[in-house]
Amino acid sequence: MDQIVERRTRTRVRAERPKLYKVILLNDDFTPRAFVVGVLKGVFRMTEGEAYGVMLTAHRRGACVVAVYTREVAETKTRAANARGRAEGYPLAFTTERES
Ligand code: NFA
Repeated sequence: MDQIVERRTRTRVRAERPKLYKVILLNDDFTPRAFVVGVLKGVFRMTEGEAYGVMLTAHRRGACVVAVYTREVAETKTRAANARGRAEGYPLAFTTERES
């Protein structure tokens, strides 16, 4: 019996959209404003103006989204930023949260 085999010549590759994670800066009463700005500039590559705005929003509202990244990047930057505060004895805290 003859068989007819149809071969697919193209396979469409669908890339999954990577899940995104927010890095959030939490306010505290002890970390100096300028130190927070320095961490935002150093770890998150912000300009002075961007960093100052994020710091002030966290100071006024209790928390501020710093940026959104893929999971590994968000967690690595959160750890690095928390380590900088801890190294100076400040309670400065960043957290990572899955974006909706
Ligand atoms: N609230 C801190 C202060 O008045 C500044 C600060 C802002 C700390 C944002 C942490 C996060 N020195």
